Parts: sequence; structure tokens; C-alpha cells
Amino acid sequence: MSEAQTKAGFIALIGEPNAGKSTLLNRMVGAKVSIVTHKVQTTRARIRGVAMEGNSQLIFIDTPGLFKPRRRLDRAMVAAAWGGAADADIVVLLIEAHRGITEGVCRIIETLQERETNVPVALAINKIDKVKSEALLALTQDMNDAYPFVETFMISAERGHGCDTLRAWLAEQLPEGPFLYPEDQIADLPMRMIAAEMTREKLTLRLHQELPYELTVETEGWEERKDGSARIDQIIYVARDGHKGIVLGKGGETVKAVSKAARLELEDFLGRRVHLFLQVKVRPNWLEEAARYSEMGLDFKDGNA
Ligand SMILES: Nc1nc2c(ncn2[C@@H]2O[C@H](COP(=O)(O)OP(=O)(O)OP(=O)(O)O)[C@@H](O)[C@H]2O)c(=O)[nH]1
Ligand SMILES: [Mg+2]
Repeated sequence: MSEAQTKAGFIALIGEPNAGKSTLLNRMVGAKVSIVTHKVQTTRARIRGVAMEGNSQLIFIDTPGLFKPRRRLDRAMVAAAWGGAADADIVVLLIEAHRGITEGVCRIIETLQERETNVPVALAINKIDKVKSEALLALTQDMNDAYPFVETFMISAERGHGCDTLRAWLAEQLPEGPFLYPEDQIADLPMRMIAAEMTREKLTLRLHQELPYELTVETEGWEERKDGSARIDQIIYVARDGHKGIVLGKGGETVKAVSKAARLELEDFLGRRVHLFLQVKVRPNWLEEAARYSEMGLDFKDGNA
């Protein structure tokens, strides 16, 4: 008897900034592979997380939020998000239950309508923990009047409601084929980048509104030590002199706290000891430097106006 046919494919999560795409990706994978903050524009590149469900391998593509781009980095992020959708077998559009059909959601629907592919799009109304269930019926109806979604799900990515149903449904939709990753792999992102993202998350959570956008973290060095630990050196690039002081904090206390929080998470993720060294550098033009984009997994040219 032959083995049951396996399925594998790509599922792109798209939506406005802060919709909960990364939270859902982590929930689907069962581990934190994509950073999450309460601030918009957290995810900058396409991040892949892999989940198994029965005979299916689901490869989730987390994407940067879709918004009206103004600057180079914005444009490169939005291009990466639509690129993620173009590469997928299924697209899941996440919207926030309590915000409903915003201007941003309307723009995304318009772009979906203009696309010349027939990749199916499912709707996931997220954060249902924030609204009364009556409101969801009307929202479902209005969204489906606006676009022919193949299916609508009501979920709370944070609490897990509806997520098993969504994952089981997605697993069924994928095309038949061999697994694309080893069964125990959960992410497809270089470890150096995951490590840099962890530090950026801790910084974003601690710093003021404006700063994080003009900040990027790169892993400069990674040394495996004989005792099984790893020494990781990272550079935090900021665009202005004044920002350096903010990142360092009084007597270096901010960067120290960030370093500790990031190190603990890295140790947890890697399952071994980590020595993390952070350095802050002022680089006025980093937002215009191609190398910074490739380190983030973005295409510099996509940012061309
Ligand atoms: N109440 C509630 N909050 C949620 C839920 N899902 C996500 N959040 C919160 O929403 C915020 C944004 O979540 P993210 O997963 O970072 O959102 P994102 O869509 O990846 O955002 P960008 O990367 O900026 O595009 C975080 O504070 C999450 O904790 C949910 O189901 N319910
Ligand atoms: Mg995100």
C-alpha cells in the first residue's frame, strides 16, 4: 500500500500593520519565529514559518503590513508583502474585528481586485476577543460583498480561538506534493537574522514612538564557543546622533535592559547560553544604503520611487 499523499504549500498572511499577522504565524507554528509588538510596522521582511498538520506541510509567509508607502523603506516593505502574496498558494487577509473596514482595508481589497492571478484569498477576522459576536455577522457580510473570499474565519490569534479550524482548513487546500522542508524545521530565516529581530523587538518595546523606524539591528559576528555557548555581536544602527543617546539610555541602562531581555529570549530559543554584545552606531544614511536592506531580507530596488 502506498503512503497517504502528502500536501505542501505556501500561505501568505497579509493585512494592515498591527492586524496580528505575526501573532497568527507564531500561533500556527507553535513557536515565536516572528517578532510581535503593539506598534505598527513591526515586521519588515517576509518571514517563513513551517507547521505540520496531518499529512500537510503548511509554510506560512508573514509579511510586512500593507499601508500607503512614503519612504524608501516603506516601499520596499510593501513590495515584499505583495511579493509574498504573489508567491503563495493561498492568501489569508487579516483584518481587525474592532476596527472593521478601514480605509486601509479598502485599499488592500482594491489591489486584490486588480491583481491578475487567481490565488484564492480567505478572510480572517482577527481579535474577536475585542468585540461582541453580533458585530461580526455584519462585518462578514460587508467584507464578502466587497470581495469574493473563498472562506471567512473568525479568530483570535492571541488567544487561539478559531485557529485550529483555520489551520485544518488551510491544510486541506494545499496542493498535493512532497514536503518542502524537513519535518522538524519551524522557520526559514537565517539564525543571525532571527537574533537581530529579537533585539529589534526588545528595542521597539522600550523606545519612543518615532525612533524604531529609523533603527535597524544587524548581527555582525557569531562565534560558537567550545563550552557550547555562543558569542553574538550585534550593531544597532540609528540615523541620528540624538537617537544614540536614547538607545543607550541614562548610564547605558536602556541598552543594558534590552541586551538582557534579548539574550534571555535567544537562550531560550537556542537552548544554550549566549553572550550578547550590542554596539550602537550612528549612520545618518542607513535608510538609503542597499546593504542594510539585504541584511533585512528586503530588495533595495523595490524602494525606488
Ligand atoms: N486582543 C487581541 N490582540 C491581538 C490579537 N492578535 C494580535 N494582537 C495584538 O496586536 C498587536 C499587533 O500584533 P502583530 O502580530 O505584531 O501584528 P502584525 O500584523 O504582524 O503587525 P506588523 O508587523 O506591524 O504589520 C500586538 O500587540 C498583538 O499582541 C488578538 O487576537 N486579540
Ligand atoms: Mg508583523
